[in-house]
Amino acid sequence: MTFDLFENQELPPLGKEHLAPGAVLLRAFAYADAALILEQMALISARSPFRHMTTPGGYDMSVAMTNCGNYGWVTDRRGYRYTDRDPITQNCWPEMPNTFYQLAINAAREGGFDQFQPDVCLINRYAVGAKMSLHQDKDETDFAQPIVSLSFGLPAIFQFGGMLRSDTLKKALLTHGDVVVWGGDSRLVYHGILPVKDGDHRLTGPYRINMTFRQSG
Ligand code: MD3
Ligand code: FE
Repeated sequence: MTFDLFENQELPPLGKEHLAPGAVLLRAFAYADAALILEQMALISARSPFRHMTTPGGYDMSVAMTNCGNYGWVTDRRGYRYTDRDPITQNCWPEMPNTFYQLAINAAREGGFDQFQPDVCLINRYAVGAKMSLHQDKDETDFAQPIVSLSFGLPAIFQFGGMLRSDTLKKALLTHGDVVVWGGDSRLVYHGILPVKDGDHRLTGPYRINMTFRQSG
């Protein structure tokens, strides 16, 4: 019975699933480190708080965001970009913890990318009902480098398609501890997150957390 495994602190099974050319889902790859990573995230958000950023079109995002690393991803009325300071605090973004960095490069290697040196960790916090509309990630310089995504807490349905917004979408459920490496021909595909359903996770409460590791320049 699944619940007994969790009560006994056992690991759910690891697994590698091919999602699309250049995209692999590493099931439970971050599960064992989740509690430590979420503790370190709390220290980061104490210094650079989660905030709802505004899109260039003037909408407030339902996802709350912060960053750690040498750069952080931001959006406001002026556009999307990477900055070396938190626009709210005017300070540098908090340092990327070594546990984050090592997990990201280990996942990238598992996905076939040996040269990944992320300088950004964008942290997305989804309350119940929050979503992320279909978009491409193209604010980085080198699309030969992948994006590595870690999911924690409440599950969510992830949608991904092709290079055109109108391409057919596939769905995958991302659960606590799952890691996805997006590179190669999948690096610029449209993707998004459907509204998060109500729930209560033992480590995150009523939230889903996603961390994306990027090489900005
Ligand atoms: C596919 N985040 O922060 S992670 C984002 O779960 C973002 O919060 C979602 O999309 C989230 O930009 C999805 C999975 C992901 C991340 C980056 C990708 C998928 C990707 C880049 C290219 C293709
Ligand atoms: Fe994205």
